This record gives sequence, structure tokens and C-alpha cells, in this order.
Amino acid sequence: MSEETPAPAKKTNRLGLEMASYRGSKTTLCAGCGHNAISERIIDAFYEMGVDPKRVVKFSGIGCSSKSPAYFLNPSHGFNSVHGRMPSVATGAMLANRTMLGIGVSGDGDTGAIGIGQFVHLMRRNLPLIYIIEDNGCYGLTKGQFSPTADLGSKAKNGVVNDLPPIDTCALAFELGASFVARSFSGDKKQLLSVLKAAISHRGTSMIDVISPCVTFNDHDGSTKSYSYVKDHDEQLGEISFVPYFEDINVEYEAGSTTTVKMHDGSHLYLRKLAEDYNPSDKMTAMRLLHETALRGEFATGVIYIQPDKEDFVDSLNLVDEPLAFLPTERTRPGKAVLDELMDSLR
Ligand SMILES: Cc1ncc(C[n+]2csc(CCOP(=O)(O)OP(=O)(O)O)c2C)c(N)n1
Ligand code: SF4
Ligand SMILES: [Mg+2]
Repeated sequence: MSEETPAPAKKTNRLGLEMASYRGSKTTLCAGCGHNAISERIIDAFYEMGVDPKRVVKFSGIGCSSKSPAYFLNPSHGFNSVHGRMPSVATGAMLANRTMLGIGVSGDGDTGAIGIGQFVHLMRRNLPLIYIIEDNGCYGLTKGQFSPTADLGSKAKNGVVNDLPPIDTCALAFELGASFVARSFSGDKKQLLSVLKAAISHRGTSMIDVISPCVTFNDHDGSTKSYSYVKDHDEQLGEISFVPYFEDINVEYEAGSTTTVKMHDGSHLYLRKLAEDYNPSDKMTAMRLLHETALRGEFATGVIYIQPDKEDFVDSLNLVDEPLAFLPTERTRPGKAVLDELMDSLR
């Protein structure tokens, strides 16, 4: 009788978890939708970084993009909120439990149209949250109308030409004080993975605009969010290598060609620069880059701006260390004696 060969051990991460613990439900989005590729990279990034999925809370608004959190990190907490209102829900949740890692997925319509008011305040507050815009330049869920990120002159499937200038969400986030601003492309696996890993390590708002073609309504010749357009007009900021703090730092790089950014948690982000003098921690450089590439009709991809030490919203409120959600009532509600004393002081 032949001895049975033992099954090969399943691959696990530093927490001993298999990739299956990071997956979500089966996608219901169109086959080939850029949003599906982004979900795959989120799964890879959280698995490779060894983040406990039970410590993660996922947020979204409404749209095809906002359905995505159902397709990654099944064991995590989740709140699929109202169209354009995800930032206020995320703010409440992150204040209630500061130990959670928050990730929000929005769309260019969800963020740039109905949700623009919430978006601007999120950016200026620097709430600890990874905020991903899955940017296809249209309202995919409601059949492809132009969104505020559609480029001037872009042509919709039905032949209508967009006659309004676009909002550049990276430029807006940057102007409003976001401490991490990046742009990537759903089809660039390597770059998107590195950007997501860096965002996981950043404490503060990590705003990532990911160009994500809508294969059903916005992947045709007149669109600047189509695969072919982005492939031809994508100016890569540099080759990014990300080294988490729990691994030995061992990256080969040529002297003079790499910028190192020390992240809030002690990990490092290395950017191999193609542009001679690109420095993501220099505000003026980032501002010039955003304007110059926009004028040339190009997308600068990579980490455009990073300010690792900016105080985040939760810290700025001087909250107690314990999550508010776990405090007993007697510590959150002042008793009658305290209220009486307060009233007396106002007399
Ligand atoms: C209050 C409200 N207004 C309008 C809608 C209709 N609606 C649903 S999704 C959507 C736009 C989605 O576009 P986007 O955020 O870009 O997501 P995509 O589907 O392109 O991923 C709109 C206008 C709604 N659901 N709720
Ligand atoms: S309609 Fe567009 S955005 Fe929505 S799932 Fe299909 S390809 Fe994706
Ligand atoms: Mg959209």
C-alpha cells in the first residue's frame, strides 16, 4: 500500500492567515470592470501587510464602485452608506473606535458630485482613513452619464460631448491639506499594490484616485478614462518599493535615484524617481506636477504628495486612549452632581 503524500502546507501571512481570510463575496460587477482589479489589489495588500481583517472597517457610498467593499475582506466590519455621505459615517466610526483601520471606497460621482461637500471637509480634517476613488469619469451604475471628473471634450457612448472642465480630485485633496495624495491605474498591479501598502501604513487621510475604466459605458476612443488612453498618457512618478516595518529593510537601489519616506508606523516607502528632481514631500513640486501634467493631458501616477507627520483628526481632538465605543455609561455621561456644578458656575 502506497503512503499518502501529505497535502502541501497552505501559504499564510505573518498572522498565520490564508489569503481566503482577505477575500470577499463573488463580484456582481461587469467582467473586466476596473473596480474588480482594485478589489484584487486591496486583498493582496492587506494580506501581504498582515493586517488583521477583524480590525478593519470598510465604508462606501453608492455606485458600482461603492459595491466593491462586498468583494474584499469578508471578515471585516462594513457600512454601505448613502450616496456621497460616506465621509461623515466614516468620521463617526473612526471617532468611536480609534483602534480600527478604516478604508473607504467611493466613485468619481459619489465623491465629485453629490459628495463634494463631505469630501472637502474630510480632506482638511485628515481623518485616519484610506479613501479610494474608483475613477471612471462616469456614473456607471446609472448607465454612464458624465461625472465631474470626465474631461472636457470627452465623448460618451451615446455621442454626447462633455463641455464642462473636470475636477482633479488629487489637486483638490492636495490644496485642502490631505497628508497623502496618490494616483494610480487599475491595470497597473505592481504600482497600485505598492501605493495601497504605503496607504495602510500612513496615519491620516490617504487619498488615492485610481483611474478605473468602465468597460460598459466609458471605454471607447473619445474617453480619457479608457484603457488605451491611460496607457498612452500615464506619466509614472517612479518605481515604488514599499518595505513594511516588520520586515528587514533590504532594497537595492542606485545612489542618488531613490527617495525614502519614513512612514508614521516606522515603515519606509522608497520611490525610485524617473524625474530627476521629484520629491513627494515638497509641496511646491507636487503642486507644479499636478498643474503641468494636467496641461499636457497626462496623468501623473504614483505617490504625488506625502506628509507623514501631520497630526490626524482623532489625535487633534484629545480623546482618551480607550475607544469611546467601549467606555461605560458612567464615564461618558456626567452625573447629576456634575451637571448641577456646571449650572451653578453659569449663574
Ligand atoms: C441621493 C441619490 N441621488 C442619486 C442617486 C442615483 N445614483 C446612484 S449611483 C450614482 C452615481 C454613481 O457614480 P460613481 O460614484 O462614479 O460610481 P460608478 O458607478 O461609476 O462606480 C447616482 C447618481 C442615488 N442613489 N441617491
Ligand atoms: S457599469 Fe461600468 S462601472 Fe459599473 S460594473 Fe459595469 S463596467 Fe464597472
Ligand atoms: Mg464613476
